[in-house]
Amino acid sequence: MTNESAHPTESRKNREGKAPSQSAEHLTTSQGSPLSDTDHSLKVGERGPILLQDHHLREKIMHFDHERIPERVVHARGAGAHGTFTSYGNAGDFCAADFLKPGKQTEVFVRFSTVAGSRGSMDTARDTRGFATKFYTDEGVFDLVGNNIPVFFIQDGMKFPDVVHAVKPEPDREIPQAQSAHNTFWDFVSLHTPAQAHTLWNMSDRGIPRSYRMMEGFGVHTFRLIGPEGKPSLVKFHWKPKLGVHSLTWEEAQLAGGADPDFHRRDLADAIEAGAFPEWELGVQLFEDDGTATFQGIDLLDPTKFVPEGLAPVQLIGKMVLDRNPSNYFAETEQVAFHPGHLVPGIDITDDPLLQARLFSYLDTQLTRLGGPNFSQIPVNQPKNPVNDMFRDGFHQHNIHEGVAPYQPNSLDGGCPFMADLAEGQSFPALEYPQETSGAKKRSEPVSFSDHYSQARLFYRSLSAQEREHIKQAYSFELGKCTDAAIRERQVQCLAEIDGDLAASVATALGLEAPAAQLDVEDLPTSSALSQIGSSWPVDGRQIGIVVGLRGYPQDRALAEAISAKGMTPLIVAPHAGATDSGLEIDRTYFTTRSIEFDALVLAGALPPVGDARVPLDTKAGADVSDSPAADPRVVLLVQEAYRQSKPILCLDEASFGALSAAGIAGEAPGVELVDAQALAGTLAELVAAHRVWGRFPAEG
Ligand code: HDD
Repeated sequence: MTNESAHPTESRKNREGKAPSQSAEHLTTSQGSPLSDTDHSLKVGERGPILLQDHHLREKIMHFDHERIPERVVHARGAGAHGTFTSYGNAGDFCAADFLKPGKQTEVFVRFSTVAGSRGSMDTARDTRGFATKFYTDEGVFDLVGNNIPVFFIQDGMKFPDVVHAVKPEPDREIPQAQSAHNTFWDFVSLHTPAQAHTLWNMSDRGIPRSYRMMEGFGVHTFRLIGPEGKPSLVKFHWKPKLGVHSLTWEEAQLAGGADPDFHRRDLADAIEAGAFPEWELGVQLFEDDGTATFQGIDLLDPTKFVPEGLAPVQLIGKMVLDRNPSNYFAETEQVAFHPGHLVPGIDITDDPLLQARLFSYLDTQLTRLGGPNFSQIPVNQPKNPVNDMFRDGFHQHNIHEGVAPYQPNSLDGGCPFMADLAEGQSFPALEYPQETSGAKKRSEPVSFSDHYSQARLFYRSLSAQEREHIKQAYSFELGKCTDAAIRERQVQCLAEIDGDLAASVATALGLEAPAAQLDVEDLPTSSALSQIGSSWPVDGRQIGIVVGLRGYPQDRALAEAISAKGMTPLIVAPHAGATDSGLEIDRTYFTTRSIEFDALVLAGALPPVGDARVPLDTKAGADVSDSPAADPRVVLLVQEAYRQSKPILCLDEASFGALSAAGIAGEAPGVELVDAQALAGTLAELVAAHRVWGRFPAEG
């Protein structure tokens, strides 16, 4: 018997201190029969052979053999969390949905994801992020299945397999994983130019979010809301993060991909566990439903277009707080099944041809992924209100239905279930707005879908110089990985339709002639809401690395407490694991950390010299970097990277400057400050609230 099976059940608690799910007194077979040995198969004698009659062995291996299910064909890699949505109660005039009534609270489950990578791929790939929310309302489940980017690559669901085949790893060798930096992606988007706007957003900092907690969410399509008297209006949904919209740099994203592929998943779970609950406000842009589905020249049915907030302000109608991590990744985050057609009375779809195709795809895909038609009975997918659907049987049926007449009309079950009554003042079922439609049946697209560049240009021109520089670098990197010269040239021609300077800069990086500017589009007014720079934001859950020497820093406990009191998370980084002299637990060692873990660094006093026998070096390389006492190459690297990523670096005394000078950093650089211990937490909070020391980044070059 192993030690583990000798433990009393009560001693095993999960991370939230709850009892384990399998809390029977002893191990059993799946039929509940007691087992006293799960270490040895049933054999003839001590050395075998094994007997076929060993049911426990066969059952255990059979179940294990079938533990994996097909991963999602897109959005395979994700992270989820539970929470609550609270309505502000100000949507009643334009939406009859019950969950938007004043003060109403509704449970939610959210799954964030990358699109292209497979289930085990890195979190920080340059990609769009999924932002899917399941509202368990009293009137059934409402799914808002959106992204962190308000526009999409294609205008018709018919093209979805094409764009996905292009971005996925190339089929001959199945590389590269979770990346758009390869021939087939750029081949497609440079030929199918409706994709140019979404691609530009992906090449911007939005394609590499700092955290799921720091992303906007968008419903992308235009939906239709139905007011209490049946009055329709058109709407675009937005999620606005309390912490603001922030991004990684490309270098950070690549570092994290290797050093911590679970970077975003860990960040979300850690923040929730630490009580820094992520929050978003739900907002709507409302448009009159006058039959044109057009607003100020923007076709609201074209999912490659967004409506700038300056033209239609976002009205906030409720708040979502995520406060509980899933207990079991597979049961919840993997098995959750979203669908843009999961709607509640008061919210309806429109004729957006991308949305209409999605209505087929999501039901269809779950049949394969979740193994049959009863996936709505899986706990995370179950509505919290009673279900009475008359559906019967099928794989994995969990309900034991009563009665003999699962059909309508019937007399044998007393005519049940009855039809729902129309709400007061309602002349049609609230889930089916009686929209007029007519027209010839044909495969075609409207003229209003033909402008592929004006909004891409608007987005680019709305960004700061630093953000535009990042975009130039992103295209230069991605197209630099594209080995087909004709594709590179074609894409640079597309950039010339967005901005001449952008095209010229990327052309130079690729060794091409700058194309002649080809601007066919008018300059739309820019939108300040699109830039991430220039405000300050709450610092909840931001990670601060306090780099200490062998014994810690005399005031390390007080410092950590002051940082925590500001809502940030201090992490002590020391040469070895264990505790500092003041008894403070050491969170990371020089060996186990990298700069990407921190939003700012505090250098606390003199750091140990290289070659100190008590400081294990993972590599001899760099041991001769300097004789300076602060020249441990891992600390030098940490400081250099933090500096390059424009993170604040605060020094607590002159001795801390040793690490700076070994890293080749001048003490008077922006965001590098000598502070006294009393002022440290306040100064940190101010600097981190701006996300980065933006002045340290070179602007456009
Ligand atoms: Fe999709 C998953 C978002 C267009 C077909 N999609 C999926 C997920 C998100 C989105 C967030 C992951 C849900 C989860 O976490 O389980 N998809 C979008 C957005 C789109 C979009 C915002 C455009 C505005 N999708 C789209 C089209 C099609 C699909 C046009 C097909 C015609 N999407 C799927 C899918 C997935 C999916 C194949 C894979 C797994 C799943 O549905 O459950 O059905």
